Amino acid sequence: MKLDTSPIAAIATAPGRGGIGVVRASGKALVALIDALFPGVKLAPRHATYIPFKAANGDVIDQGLAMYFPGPHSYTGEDVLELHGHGGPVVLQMLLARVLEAGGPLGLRLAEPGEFTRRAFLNDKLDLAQAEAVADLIDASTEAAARSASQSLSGAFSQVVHHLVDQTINLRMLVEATLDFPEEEIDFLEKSNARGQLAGIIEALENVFRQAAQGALLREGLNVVLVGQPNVGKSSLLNALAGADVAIVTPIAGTTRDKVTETIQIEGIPLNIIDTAGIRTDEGIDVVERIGIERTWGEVGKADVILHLLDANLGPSAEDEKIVAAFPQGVPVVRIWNKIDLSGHKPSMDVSPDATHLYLSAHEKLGIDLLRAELLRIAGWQQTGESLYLARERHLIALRAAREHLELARQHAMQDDQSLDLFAEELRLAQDQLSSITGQFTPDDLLGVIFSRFCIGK
Ligand SMILES: Nc1nc2c(ncn2[C@@H]2O[C@H](COP(=O)(O)OP(=O)(O)OP(=O)(O)O)[C@@H](O)[C@H]2O)c(=O)[nH]1
Ligand SMILES: [Mg+2]
Repeated sequence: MKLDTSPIAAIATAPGRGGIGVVRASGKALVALIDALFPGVKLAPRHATYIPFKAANGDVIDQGLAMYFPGPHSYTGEDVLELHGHGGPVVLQMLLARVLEAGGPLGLRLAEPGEFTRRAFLNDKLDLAQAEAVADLIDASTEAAARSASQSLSGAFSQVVHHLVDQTINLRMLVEATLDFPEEEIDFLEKSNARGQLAGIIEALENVFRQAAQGALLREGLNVVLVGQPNVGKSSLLNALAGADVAIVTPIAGTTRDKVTETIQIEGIPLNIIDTAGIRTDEGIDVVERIGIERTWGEVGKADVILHLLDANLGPSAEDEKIVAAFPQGVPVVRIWNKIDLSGHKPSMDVSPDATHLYLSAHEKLGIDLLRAELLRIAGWQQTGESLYLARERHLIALRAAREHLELARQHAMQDDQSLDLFAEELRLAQDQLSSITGQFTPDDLLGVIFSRFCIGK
C-alpha cells in the first residue's frame, strides 16, 4: 500500500454534543499550517497551548487547546496537530472548515475513514492487528470486549503471533540449510529434533487459537432469534432476558408485528436477542402481520442460535412441525417450553437426540438461568481466567490455515527425510499465514477494506 503523504484533517471526536471536541490534522510538514492558523505563534511540542481559534478574517470561532506533536513521535508518525475546542457539531464543523482553508495551499484535504490509523500502520507505529484493535476498542460493546481489545492494542496478541513466526523461521532455516547439503539430510530430523520443535510450535499455536477464538466471541457476539407461534411468550422471554419491558406483551395473538432487538450480555459476551412476529398461516391475518412473519423468516436466516418457543400446556402442534422443518440446517435450536407455571413442569433442561428441550416460565422468571447457561455453552464460552485477544474472524482464519500447514509439515516429517523440501514448503506457508495477522504480508486490497470500515477521524 502506497503512503499518500498529503496532509489530512478531520473531526476526531464523535458526532453530537460534548464538553470538548477535537479536530486533528496529520501530515509531513504541519509547521506551515500552524503558521497559517496561529500567525507568529510557536507551539511547543507536546504542550497544550490555550489559544483563540480564529477565522481568516480574525473572528474568533472558539477558544481551546492547540497541541503539536512533531513526527515521528505522534499517533500517525507524521506531524500531528490537535485542536481541542468545545464539542458542538456546528462549532467543530467551522473549526474543521477553517483548518481545511488554512491548509489549502499545502494540499490539506479531508481524511478518509481510518486514514489516521492507516498512516500509523504504514509508518510502523502500529501493526495490523493493533490497528484493528483500535477500531475494536472503540466499538467494544461490553467491558470484557474492551479489556481484550486493549490487550490486543498493547501488542500482546501481536507478540505471541511474532513469537510463533520466529519459531517457524528458525525451524525453516534449519531445514533449508540441510537442503543445501543433501549428504547431511539423512539424520536431520533426529539431530535437530525438528519433530519436537514442530510439536512445540503446534502446541503454542493451539493456545493462541483458543485465546483468540474466545476473544472473537466477545467481539462478534451472537444473534439469538426467538421464534414460535403467536402468544407462546416470545416477547415475555425477551423482556425476561433483558430485565426490562422492551417489547409489548399482551394476551392478543399477533401482538408483535416487527422485530424487536435488544443486546444483552452474559459474562461479557454480547448477545443480540431478536423477538419476532409469531408465525401462523391463518387466512384471516392482515397485511401488516403477513409482512411481520416474512421478516421473522428473514431473521431466522441470519440467526446464530434459534430459540423455538412452545406453550408447555398445549404441547407440540402440526404448525410447530412446519416451523421446525423450515429452520436452516446447522443452526443450533433450543426448544423452549414456556409457561411451566401453568403446566406444572419444573424448570429443567433435557438433552434428547431430537433436540435440547428447556422448560421455563418467562412470565414468572423460572429457569431463565438455565437458558443463559445454555446460550453460553452454545457460544462455546469457557471460563478460563487467561487473558483473551479480541481477535477478528480474519485472524482465526489465518491461525486455522497456519495450523493446517503445520499439520501437513508434521505428516511430511513422519516420512523420514524423503520429503524435507515439502516439510520446508509447509513451514513457509504457515509463516505467511501468521504474518498476515500482523500485516507483514497482507495484500493492499485487504488493507483497504480493513481501514475503510473505520470511522472518519480515527
Ligand atoms: N402464565 C404465564 N403466562 C405467560 C408466560 N409467558 C407469557 N405469558 C403470557 O402469554 C401472553 C402472550 O405473551 P407474549 O410474550 O406477548 O407472546 P408472544 O409470543 O410475543 O406473542 P406474539 O407477539 O403475539 O407472537 C401474555 O398474556 C403473557 O403474559 C408464562 O411464563 N406464564
Ligand atoms: Mg410478541
